Amino acid sequence: MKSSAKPQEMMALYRTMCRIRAFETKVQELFASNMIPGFVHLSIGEEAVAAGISSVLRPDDYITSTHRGHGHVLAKGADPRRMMAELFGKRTGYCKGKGGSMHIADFSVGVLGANGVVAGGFPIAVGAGLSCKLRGTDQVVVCYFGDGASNRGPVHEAMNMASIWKLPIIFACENNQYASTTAMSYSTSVPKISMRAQGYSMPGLTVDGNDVLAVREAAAQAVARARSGEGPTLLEALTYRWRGHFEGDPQRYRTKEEVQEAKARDPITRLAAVLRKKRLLSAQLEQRIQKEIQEEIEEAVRFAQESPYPEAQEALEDLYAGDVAQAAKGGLA
Ligand SMILES: Cc1ncc(C[n+]2csc(CCOP(=O)(O)OP(=O)(O)O)c2C)c(N)n1
Repeated sequence: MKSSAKPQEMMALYRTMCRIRAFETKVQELFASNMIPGFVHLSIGEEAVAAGISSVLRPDDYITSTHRGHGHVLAKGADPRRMMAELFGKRTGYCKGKGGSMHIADFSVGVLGANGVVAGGFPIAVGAGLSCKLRGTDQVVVCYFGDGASNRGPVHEAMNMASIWKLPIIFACENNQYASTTAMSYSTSVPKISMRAQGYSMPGLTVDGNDVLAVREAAAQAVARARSGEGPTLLEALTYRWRGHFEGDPQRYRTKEEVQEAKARDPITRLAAVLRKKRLLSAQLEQRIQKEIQEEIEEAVRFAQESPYPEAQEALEDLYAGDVAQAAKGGLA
């Protein structure tokens, strides 16, 4: 598609997508070798959604994320070292090793939290949006969610409230076609989730979520509307998850052929082709970028491995919020 993104911005999109892919590919390997406890849900194949949306956000804008949140959080600027340490259950992680993959928050870059509760980000996003409005800042809030989450109650309460109060929120549906083992066509009353926007008097857009430039353009529109006080938008990005619902999922609900077909729509390969055509990406530059990213991820793994586990007596600490204002200034630690 035709895009207003400048060459530098397109290269930044490419780097962000490659970083997310490299981080999660490493997590996949580490999980398979029993280095990471708990559950991990990967967003490999869906990178264009987080990269495209975050590319039009400011550092002081907010996001709420989901159980499949590594990409959202990385794209918003979280530190991969503290993320990796959290996945390893180490004390240097974002939740001091007690939250894991699904609970990464970094208030210093506007990440209000990934969330293990499906649709759990909605009430938080409405609270944050109301706060932006009452404080008179022109910050916006992106509320990421999946197609499965769209069928839960809090989604509808939140969209209604955001609409009547004209809150600066982008409800960003990362539609990867499945909720765990359930296909969207089986469980959802509308063929397009963006149609639900009509019930809440807000614009609803559906874009190709594997085309990062299209996601960016649509997000820019929604963000401009939110910042100017016109209220929320429901933005649906159609994509696909290449991995199972969680690592280890036997995936009996879909065929290998379907996954193969989706891989042919790889958002990273697609942007790389555009960049090559515009002569912005040579083979040499591509190699250099991949090498830099690999080094960054290896460093994150080293940091995580060398960090200590929390002590047993720390188990009951941090169960209740401390000084939230202080946390907002300097991160959660
Ligand atoms: C309130 C709640 N119900 C059920 C679950 C179990 N669960 C975890 S992920 C998931 C599916 C979510 O699907 P979707 O919102 O489409 O996100 P995706 O996994 O596709 O990214 C379910 C049912 C949960 N974590 N929270």
